[in-house]
Amino acid sequence: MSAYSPKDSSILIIDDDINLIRLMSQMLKDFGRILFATNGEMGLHIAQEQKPDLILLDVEMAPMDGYEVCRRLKSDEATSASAIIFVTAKVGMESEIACLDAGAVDFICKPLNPLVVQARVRTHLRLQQNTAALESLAQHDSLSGLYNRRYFNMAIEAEYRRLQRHQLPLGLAMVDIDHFKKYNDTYGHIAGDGAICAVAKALEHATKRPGEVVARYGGEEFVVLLPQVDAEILSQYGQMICDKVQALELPHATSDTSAWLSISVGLALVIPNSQSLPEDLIKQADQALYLAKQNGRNQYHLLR
Ligand code: GH3
Ligand code: MG
Repeated sequence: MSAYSPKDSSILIIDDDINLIRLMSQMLKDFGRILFATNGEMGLHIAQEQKPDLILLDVEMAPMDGYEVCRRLKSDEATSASAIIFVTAKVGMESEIACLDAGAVDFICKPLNPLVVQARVRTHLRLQQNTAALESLAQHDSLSGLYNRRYFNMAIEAEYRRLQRHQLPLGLAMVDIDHFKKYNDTYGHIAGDGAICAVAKALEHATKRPGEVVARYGGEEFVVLLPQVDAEILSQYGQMICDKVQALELPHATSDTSAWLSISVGLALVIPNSQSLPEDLIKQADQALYLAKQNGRNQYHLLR
């Protein structure tokens, strides 16, 4: 987990009083990048675009008050991760409860005391960064640094349903290193781990289009989600990743297939519909992979 570094943070101040924005910016100038908005609508827009770590949100604003801005921030997936601290002139239990019920992590009372503002902001930035680091750990594979199977399962589910709505195709590549048991037996498990990382990097570099997701699916098996491709693009992709792994020129003296480490790739393509499931696409890619292995490895096979 990375150390807490306030300089990496971004803070959005939403307040209709420009003097208060100036004052808070001054108080927080050492805490990272400061963004500001003078009304709720503008604040929502900046939050969506910039995804700040922390939002200082004035309660008493018009036409949209802070509670409404907070509700919208929390209900939008693009902004829900930002922590919100209310800044309010109202003191008392009811106001405190209303702030926390609206989804804020804390509140600061006016008139603003610089030390209180700084202490609260520091605490919540630290918590926010710790949460982000934990989320990232839960989504990634510790050996290769790629997304893990858990993240991939969420991603394929979301992408499947999105492309079903738009009636667009979804491609999937299932990738498996050839004769990897022999590789481990020949070069040792640590070299095997290194080879997994090298293949992971090659796949990551080869997979650059927006929306594409590369993940480690299991031991020496990877998956790549390829939205909005056709059979030709998918086949080209399959060939390209086979070539890229061969081009690593990792010697594999006991492979029956090639002098260098190689992969086999199963490719599947569907236009998702309400009767089908992401698991069907995974099964299809798995069958294609089986055929690529049967046909001699170091190649792709596409099933439609
Ligand atoms: P095939 O060409 O049919 O895929 O043969 P294979 O030997 O690659 O397949 P098999 O499933 O028989 O063996 C996979 C090997 O991958 C066995 C296992 O020890 C190794 N493996 C799985 N995960 C890791 C890992 O994290 N690190 C290392 N070094 N080896 C791993
Ligand atoms: Mg294998």
